[in-house]
Amino acid sequence: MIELFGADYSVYVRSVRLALEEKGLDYTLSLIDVFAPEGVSEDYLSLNPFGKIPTFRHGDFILFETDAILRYLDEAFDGPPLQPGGTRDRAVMNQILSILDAYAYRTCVWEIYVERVEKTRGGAAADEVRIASALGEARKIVGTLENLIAGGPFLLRSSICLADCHAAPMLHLFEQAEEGAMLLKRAPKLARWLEMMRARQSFQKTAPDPDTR
Ligand SMILES: N[C@@H](CCC(=O)N[C@@H](CS)C(=O)NCC(=O)O)C(=O)O
Repeated sequence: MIELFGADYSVYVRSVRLALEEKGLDYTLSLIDVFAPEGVSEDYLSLNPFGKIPTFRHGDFILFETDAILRYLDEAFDGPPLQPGGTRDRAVMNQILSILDAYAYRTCVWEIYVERVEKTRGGAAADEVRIASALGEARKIVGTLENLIAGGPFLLRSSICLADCHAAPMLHLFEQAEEGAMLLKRAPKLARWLEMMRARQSFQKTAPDPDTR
């Protein structure tokens, strides 16, 4: 009944998969490789004209844009709620989702992780200038999230929410770059939170296949 289009290597797809697992929902993942040399098909563009992943299908209802998908699946299905009840907590959750989309994906994933880890794994040299110029923004992102964590263990206190599902895949990759690891060492609450998220069954079940990309 729930079909997700995307690839397991994508941090955005993994956010939605984490939320699906945390809700205890069954779904299928239909492979769309946005980085394939031939690009995405016209069929896929008819579902998502921006050609990004993920896209979500529930019966005849099609939805793209991860934050919209996350909120829909929390509201449309039973299972543990993934949005806090309090107005201010929900506002902070939405603030974190926006920080991740507007700043962290570009800075932590593309400018630091992809440059430092993925490019060099493929034998190319990292663009040191690009990494160095991303560090100020990365420091700001990590510092902001560290300050937002109140009592823990989750970003918004005692229960997991959509912000945890969205942040964990991005910060997990970020930490694999030496710059990310160094910044997270200086943010003990965030580093502890990441360890805890990584230990969850949902995170382990959504690990990308090491043979793909
Ligand atoms: N605004 C989109 C962003 C999703 C996104 O950027 N996904 C990446 C993969 S993690 C993608 O499709 N990249 C392909 C491209 O940029 O061409 C969302 O919230 O779902």
